[in-house]
Amino acid sequence: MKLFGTNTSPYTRKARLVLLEKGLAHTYVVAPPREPGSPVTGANPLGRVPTLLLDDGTAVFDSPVICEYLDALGDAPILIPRGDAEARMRVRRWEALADGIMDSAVVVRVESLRPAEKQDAATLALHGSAIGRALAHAASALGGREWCEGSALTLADLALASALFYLDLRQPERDWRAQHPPLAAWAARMSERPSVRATPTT
Ligand SMILES: N[C@@H](CCC(=O)N[C@@H](CS)C(=O)NCC(=O)O)C(=O)O
Repeated sequence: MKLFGTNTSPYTRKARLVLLEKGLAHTYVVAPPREPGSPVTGANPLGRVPTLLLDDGTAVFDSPVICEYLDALGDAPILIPRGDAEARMRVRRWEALADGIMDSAVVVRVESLRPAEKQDAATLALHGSAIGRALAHAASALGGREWCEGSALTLADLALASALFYLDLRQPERDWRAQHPPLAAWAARMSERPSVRATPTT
């Protein structure tokens, strides 16, 4: 299978982390969707990355669907709990929180690329506040624990890492480590993982 993505896309990184943590054979193809001739638009009508292309030509999108599919392909490790409805919900909720941070950070990024006089201060404030609240929620939910959910790595950790390291890329002025020491300690450990090291955002 092939994963179409870009290195700066946090949603792509989440899917790549799942592929690497599960040791699934794949080819990663850097494919900015707006480039002329991009293979993404032919595979995914939404023209977004990540898009996973299976060997039989089936296209899988978007990142939560890709991650759930990949997790079902193997058991080592299981990244989305299978037997426990509450634990499964909590992992998917972490993913929703992380994806929401990404969504708002992308809006802020797009808005801040506009000429200063055309930027919408209300939009920037709305999404900046959402990110701030989501970070506080994540720090409080994580506390001093090693993993977001349970006693092992799950999709929750991979999603949150993708979101936080995207903030480092796009909003380096937002000092979430100083504001939320539990997140800083957890992120320092996550940044050492081979999968995280293998997926730089540049
Ligand atoms: N909800 C989607 C979001 C994917 C998304 O918005 N990806 C962005 C890149 S970060 C994209 O491909 N945008 C279209 C473009 O850049 O033309 C997912 O989780 O996969």
